[in-house]
Amino acid sequence: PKKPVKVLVTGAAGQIGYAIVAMIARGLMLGADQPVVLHLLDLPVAANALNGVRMELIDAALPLLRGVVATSDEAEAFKGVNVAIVIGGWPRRDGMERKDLISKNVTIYKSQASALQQHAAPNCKVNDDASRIRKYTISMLKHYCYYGTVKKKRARTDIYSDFAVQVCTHEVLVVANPANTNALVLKEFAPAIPAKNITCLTRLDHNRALGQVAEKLNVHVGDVKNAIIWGNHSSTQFPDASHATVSTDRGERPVRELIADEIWLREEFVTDVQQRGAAVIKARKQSSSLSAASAACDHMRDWILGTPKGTWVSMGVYSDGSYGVPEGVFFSFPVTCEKGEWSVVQGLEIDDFARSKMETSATELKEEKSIAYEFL
Ligand code: NAX
Repeated sequence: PKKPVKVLVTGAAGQIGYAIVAMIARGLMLGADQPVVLHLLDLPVAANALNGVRMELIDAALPLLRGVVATSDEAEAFKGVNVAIVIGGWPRRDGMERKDLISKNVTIYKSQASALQQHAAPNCKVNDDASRIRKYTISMLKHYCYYGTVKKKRARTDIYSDFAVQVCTHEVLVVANPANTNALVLKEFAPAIPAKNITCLTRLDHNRALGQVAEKLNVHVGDVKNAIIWGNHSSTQFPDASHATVSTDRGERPVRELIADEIWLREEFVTDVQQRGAAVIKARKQSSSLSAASAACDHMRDWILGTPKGTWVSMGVYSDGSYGVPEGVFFSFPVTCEKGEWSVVQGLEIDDFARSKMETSATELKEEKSIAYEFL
């Protein structure tokens, strides 16, 4: 049986937290055969509500759930966690400026960065563990090479390298807004955690984009893939369907061919995806939670277990300068994932329209970064 993975959920007494914990404990994030121990963190004022969540998790009798730690102590919450879903933060209230939102959250994320670095399974140690496991793998391989066939050796390599990734990789997903800038603060103040291990959620926007195309074409959303969210998780994001495809009886067909309406693709589609969160708030009087929790599970599952062949997804990652995006900010890119590592999809054609939209979002991220630094 697999060793349980410790998953931290911050803001666990909140809306998204309440929706996501059962999804994780049902295997929707890490796989149906992966036991988990949930570490739930929330503020002391939410301690009773958090205890209620813990009670409900027990009452749900979830076989994959091997333990629940519910606490308002950061050190206890971050202790030894392998995966962190960071949802807790200062919410945006009516009349609050973006600058206020950034300043409030910068302080929280600076403190959580040190908790993460000090108490979570930090990657420097993780690397040690990984190399120990790899050494063990090599000795196992030698054993199997000696006694087994080459075919067996290959099978074992896969098993043990997967094992090393699963047990040792330390993945952090920031959901709380401003998600890209909160991720940046975590990265800056937890330098022992490699930047590659910190990402932010734009998968909800990505899934919304797939949903809009599916509705427009009246096809199943599972047949639509390779939309892209570029940039910030904010209204400057650029939802791009120009590389998306639909699987049909006659094979994969470009969305651009099926929706010949360029105005819809450049205007209505872009605005609808950008404004979908606001539309949900208007309808529900509360912000998206079920879809956000589901997207966070999709994000982590694809990151850790890999994206299907020929499919990419959108993730907010530390920019390496791909597509002319400035380095030093968290920017949403199309990525593929394999064995716990994401890589930005390269070589996509970017026209002038897309370029200008990406620049707008990059400029906003640089502004958010300089605001954040005013408060650090
Ligand atoms: P809620 O207000 O329902 O829950 C937030 C929870 O975080 C509360 O229980 C609060 O007590 C807790 N909290 C606050 N500060 C904390 C701290 N320092 N440590 C631990 N817990 C803390 O908000 P919810 O609807 O669950 O949304 C959570 C966050 O996700 C918000 O920042 C929201 O803006 C953001 N979102 C991000 C999305 C994305 O795609 N990246 C989409 C959904 C959502 O809007």
